[in-house]
Order: sequence, then structure tokens, then C-alpha cells
Amino acid sequence: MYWEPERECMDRDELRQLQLEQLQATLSRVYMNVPFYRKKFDELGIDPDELRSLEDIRKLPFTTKNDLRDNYPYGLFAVPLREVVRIHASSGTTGMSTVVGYTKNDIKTWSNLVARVLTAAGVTKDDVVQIAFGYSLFTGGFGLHYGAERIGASVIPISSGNTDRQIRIMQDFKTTALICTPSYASLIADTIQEMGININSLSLKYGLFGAEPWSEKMRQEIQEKLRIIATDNYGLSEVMGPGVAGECLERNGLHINEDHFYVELVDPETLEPVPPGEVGELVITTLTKEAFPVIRFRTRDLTRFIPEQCPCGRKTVRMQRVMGRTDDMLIIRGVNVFPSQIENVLMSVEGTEPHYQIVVDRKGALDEVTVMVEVSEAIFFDEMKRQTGLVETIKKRLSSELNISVNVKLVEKKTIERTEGKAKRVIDNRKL
Ligand code: DLL
Repeated sequence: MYWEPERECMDRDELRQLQLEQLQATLSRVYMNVPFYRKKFDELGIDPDELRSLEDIRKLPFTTKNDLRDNYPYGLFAVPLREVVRIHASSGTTGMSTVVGYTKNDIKTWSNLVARVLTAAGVTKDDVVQIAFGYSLFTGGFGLHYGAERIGASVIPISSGNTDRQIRIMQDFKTTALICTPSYASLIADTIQEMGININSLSLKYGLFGAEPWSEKMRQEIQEKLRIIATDNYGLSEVMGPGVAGECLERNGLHINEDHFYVELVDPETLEPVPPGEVGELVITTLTKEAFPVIRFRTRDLTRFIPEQCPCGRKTVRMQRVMGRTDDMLIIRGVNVFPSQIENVLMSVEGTEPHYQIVVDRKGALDEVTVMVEVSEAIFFDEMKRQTGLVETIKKRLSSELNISVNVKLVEKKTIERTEGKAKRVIDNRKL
């Protein structure tokens, strides 16, 4: 049930000592090998050899996605290209993509960390693992593939897309673990139903989902439809890819691989540490990466640490599921809300389907938000009265639970675009 118990269950004091030593080594490495960091440290009068405690990390500057873009493509690599054996890049939905590299050793570390995440989520060498993440510059496919091979599972590198074929292969190859985004899992579940396949004829036991925010209700929905145990796992290409953190079978927060990543939570406005237990932006410093170390990388992801030790025995700190990215936060008449919170409310209303989209328009000085949600055919073709009732229920719940007032539109099944990768939950029509 553990992949590397000596690390995952390591005593906290010992862990902190290890983190400090690794941090010191990383800092002198980036100072020596990456002009960008050297310049920044020099400007601030920071001598990397003077870091005495982990808390001293707060004196170091943050690194942002813009810094990565400014140094496109290889400016932040800490080793010569001949030592780089793999290159990935982030999706770059906005602007230029960011490029990351791995040495041979980095790939080994990465595989091990993904192996930890898989093991914690129940996967063993006896499993048949279907990887329905894209195999591409995106880190999802290859990252999980290497981890699954590392533990000795039988890996099906099917990549994303071609859902009917995914399902046929799932049946024929007796897949026991499905790995993809939660929104793709939800599409696969619906397609299984539509194809008239009896779910009990499949061998699925586990689902490991990540790469985008999802709600607890969505987890329940997927678990019920696919009859699996679904866990959440988190990572980002700038830091490594998948393998940064993942849930154990307790399914109550994601264990962070702290012996490889030093994590902080800061207030995104003041950049000061948030008080214990509060939500903040996750900031990550890599402790062991060779080709592409990052110092205090601002992830833009909002979460909270769970201070209590997990009953599973791991001593690594857990983070709550990511609520969303600071850039995805909606401000609806002064109330801050994330799409995943809206999702949680929608999913708790009887009759809704797990497919929705949030459309933001500007009317005068105010943002107007319309939540479009798919409903079952029975409801869609039912009398007006029932539909109006459902709209009212959803509006009331959103208002009482999130304090937001929005328009709600029920739409027919399949109206909302399906995704085989990361879902686009917000359509922003404002010309800001
Ligand atoms: O999504 C890496 C990954 C692949 C993680 C497969 C897990 C599984 P990027 O494309 O660089 O890398 O996107 C990273 O996706 O900053 C978060 O905003 C979001 N994200 C990733 N995992 C989760 C998650 C991969 N479990 C960005 N929950 C991150 C919520 C997630 N958001």
C-alpha cells in the first residue's frame, strides 16, 4: 500500500532536515547554472549559501509563468541540452507555451513519484491500466505511463479520444484502472450507458483522475456510474507533471510528495503566508529536479493544507482538492466563486447531468452569469411546470449555498461540448 514507505511515512523532523539540505543544493545549482536566478538573487543581495532554515525561503523571489515565457524555450534549464532526455510543454491556452525538460535522473524520479500516487490509489502490478490522457507534449500521458510501468502494471497506452474504442478495449482487455481527466471519465461513463453495456461486465476497480478541478459530487457520480473507487491526483508541467500529489484510498485530501517539493501557501494579493488552515495560492519549490528546477513557483492554484495526520499512515501533508485557479475565479456581484463550487451545487440537484457551462456576459457595469446545465431527456421533454420548478430549485440552492444570483438555463443532453481532455467550464463573453 506504500511505494516508498521510508519516505512517505518519514518522521517530520527528519523530512525537514532532508528538505533543507536539498533546498540548499538546489539553490546553489540554480545560482551557478541559470543566469535568470543568479541575476534575481544578486539584485536582492541573496547569497544562496546563507540559507540556514526552511523559513528563509521566504526571502527568495517568486517565479511566475511569465518568467518561464520570457525565457522561452530553454532559458531556465539548469543543465546543457545534451543531458536532457525529454521535453514537454504546457498547453499554452493563453499566449506562448512554457517548455520543460527532464534529465535521465529526472525521469526516474518522476516515474517513482507517479508510482507512489498510483500505489496510494490502490493500483498494483496486478492491474491493467488504461491511460486515456493525451500522449503528447502534455505531461499526463507519458507521466502516468512511466509510473504505471514502474510498478509493473500492464499498461494500455491508448491516449485520449475515440471513446467507443476506449470502451471496447476496456471490455476486451479487462481494464481494472482508468486514468484520465474527470470530465473524460464522465463522458466515458455516459457512453457506456448509451452503448447499452452492462457495467458489471467490465473489470474496472479504480479510477485515477486529475489535471483539472472537479467537485466531490462529481466524484460520487463517477464512482456510482463506473462502480469504481475514484481518486484525485494533482500536478503541473512547470513543476514536473502528474506525481506532485495524490489521494490515498481515504479520499480525503492529496498527499504532497514533500521530499521532492517544498510547498507554501500564500495570499495571492499580499504574497504573505496565509494563517494555518486557510486557503491560499500554492507555491512550489522543486528540491530534486536537475534539468528544470523552479524556485517558489506560483501555481495560481488555490487550496488549503490539512494539518491532521492521515489514518493511512503517510506523514506527508495533504492538500484539499484544488478549488480552482486564481485566474478562473468568477466575481459575481462581488461574491468570489469557482466553477467547481457551482458544479458541486448543480450535481446535488436531482435531475441534472454532470455537464454544465458557465457563461459570463457584461450588461452595463455588471457581470451577468448564466449557468447552462444539461438535464435528463425525461425532464427536458416534460411539462414546462416541472422545468420551471427545477430552474427555481437550482437558483435557490446557488443562492443559499454560494450567495450568488445567476440565470439558469436547462439544456438538452449533449448540448454542451464534450471533452476528451480538460473541460472548458467558463465561456467569458466580456470584452475586458
Ligand atoms: O495537468 C499535469 C497532470 C496530468 C496532473 C495528469 C494530473 C494528472 P498542466 O497541463 O501543466 O499539467 O496543468 C496544470 O492543471 O496548475 C491546475 O490548475 C490544474 N490541475 C492539475 N491537476 C489538478 C487536480 C497537468 N487534480 C494545471 N485538480 C494545474 C484541480 C488540477 N486542478
